Amino acid sequence: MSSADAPTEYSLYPPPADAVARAHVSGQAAYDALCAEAEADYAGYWARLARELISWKTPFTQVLDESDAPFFKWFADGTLNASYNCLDRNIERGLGDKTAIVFEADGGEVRRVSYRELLAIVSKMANGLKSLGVKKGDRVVIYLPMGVEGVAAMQACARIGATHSVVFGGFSAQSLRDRIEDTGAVAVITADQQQRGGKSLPLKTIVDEAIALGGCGSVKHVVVHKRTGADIPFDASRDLWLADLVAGQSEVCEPEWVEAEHPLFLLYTSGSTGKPKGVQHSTGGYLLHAALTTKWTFDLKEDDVFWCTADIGWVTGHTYITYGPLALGGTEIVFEGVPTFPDAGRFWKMIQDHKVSIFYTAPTAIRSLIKAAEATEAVHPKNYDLSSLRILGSVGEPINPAAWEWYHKHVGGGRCPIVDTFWQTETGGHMITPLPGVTTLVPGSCTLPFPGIQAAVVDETGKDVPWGQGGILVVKKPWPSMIRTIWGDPERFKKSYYPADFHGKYYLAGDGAIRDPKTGYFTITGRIDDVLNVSGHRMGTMEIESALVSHTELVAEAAVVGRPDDTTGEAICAFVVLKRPRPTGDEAKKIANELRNWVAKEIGPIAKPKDIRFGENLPKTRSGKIMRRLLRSIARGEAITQDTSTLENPAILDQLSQTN
Ligand code: 6R9
Repeated sequence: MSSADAPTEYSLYPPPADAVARAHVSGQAAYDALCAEAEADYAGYWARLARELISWKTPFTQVLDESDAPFFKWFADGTLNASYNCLDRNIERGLGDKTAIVFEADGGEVRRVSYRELLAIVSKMANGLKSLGVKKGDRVVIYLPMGVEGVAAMQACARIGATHSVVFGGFSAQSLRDRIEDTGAVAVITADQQQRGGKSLPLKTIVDEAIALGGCGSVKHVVVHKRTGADIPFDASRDLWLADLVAGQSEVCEPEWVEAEHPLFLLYTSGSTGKPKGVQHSTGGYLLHAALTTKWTFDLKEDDVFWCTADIGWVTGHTYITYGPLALGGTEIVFEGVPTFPDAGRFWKMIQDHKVSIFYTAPTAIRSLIKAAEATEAVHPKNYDLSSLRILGSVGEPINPAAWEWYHKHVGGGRCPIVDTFWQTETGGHMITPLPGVTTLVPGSCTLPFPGIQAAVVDETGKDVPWGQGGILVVKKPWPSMIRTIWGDPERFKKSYYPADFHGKYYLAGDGAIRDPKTGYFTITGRIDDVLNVSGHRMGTMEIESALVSHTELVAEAAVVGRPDDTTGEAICAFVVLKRPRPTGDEAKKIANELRNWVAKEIGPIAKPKDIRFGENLPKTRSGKIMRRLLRSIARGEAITQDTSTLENPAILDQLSQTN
């Protein structure tokens, strides 16, 4: 959303009385009191919550340590175990027989797993990993589909103090290889195949390809979960079946108590340079915010059925599938498939079948389901009983007011507050979000900071800008679940998030924002760096450019920009100079397709450019810099109004404006 789309006329949705009545944080006064508590004693506020929500093996005495800023430490002398907090603790509280996970497979089969059963699965897996020599501090790459095993594998790593790094199943062998190499993982846990939308994807074969690409010498074991039973290549010296690994293992595995700062996981995300960053999260502070935001933002209660539709390959799946809901003893849905299979009514049918009460999804999914419902009456949510719903959530990108209104009316029946949660891989959990029993909602705004989070909009010098004026989104104080560093690259961490030339003290989110002149509500105006948001997935333009130019036979030069797209939010638009004459017509189409497939192979299908335009050159300044702002206008089909006087080769603009 651009600032021009920021809401000027309000549709206001005050919190429904029943939501206020039952909410953990109930009413404006309760919210104000929490903010005031954090204001008066910042460390004391977080310490109180950390004691209330987390079970510590050794209680902490230190809260926030700023001595090595911006490498902040939280609760540093406390010890805990994330898996203990999510499993054993709930069983000790009498929730052993409660359903932890309702798994629904792509084909519709349902499997329920209680807390007691999940603990047994996790413990056996943890013991299995230990038997392979995996120990505290080792990294384990997880390349698994959505399923009980995916969640359990993450929990098993946490149980033994191994740091997991989940790689989304849609990433290519090359991307997987890069992540394995960067983490130095000792083991990879994968499946024979992934099953989504009726199609299977050969995960194990992709792991083999990744390892064959080289640089993965650290990997001693590849553990394979049998998902479909397909015939797959198997190297007995390195590969073993998960079932064989856990057979005969004890269902009891004493948790490894780790320091609060111990890295729970690494998760790679795109930045503004070519190489994805391994975002490192802590155990204590991260788990606190995962549990706290699940409790307050989603108002999760004993009898709720929570469903976050994200994949465990993204941070949303980490915080709001693997950790947050389980830390609170909740019941959650884990879904293997896609929203459009067998038809675009799948989400609505699942909400109906499982009586989902809290539903959390992405604007891109909502927009595509709106289209589908408008085209095919039968998959419209009105055909399903969605009366179990009480809270809806949105994440990953700005939700446009029209999609918000539809979601509110047709999915939420006009009754359910929508929490539009702004946050990032780096923030670990929600940062700016409505609370269902507090906030008057305005479609298109993520409203106000979560209590304790010091979000602000500032100018280039770090000074607050007045409400109503766009600026740079920052967080003024460190918070417990923040990124600790970039794995193996602390300098890049500092440069990316606490750049000295900006204002060394504030966390720089990388997004622009504007606050409403009357309410102070935040609206996110989009990334201010070279990062695109395509269907809620972060993609660095440089990453895609590097992938294109790595096709050395065809591509001489490439520049990638984003343009708005009705369904995916932003679309990837690539301008390419070939090492052969500029193609037109069918030839251009053929080469564009080849390049799309090339990018899918290099990064993954999510990175495929929607538009590819060929030029004999790119618009450059006399000093040779590509003028991306011109390319952005061309990609949007806008007339060029910018100053082109510094342009070396103005004629190129016409050529690039033509679609092939
Ligand atoms: C959780 C997640 C982070 C980027 C972020 C911003 C965009 C996420 C948003 C939102 C507007 C929201 N973003 N939630 N923009 N409103 N509610 O998505 O993490 O994949 O790291 O992406 O997504 O641009 O900077 P991640």
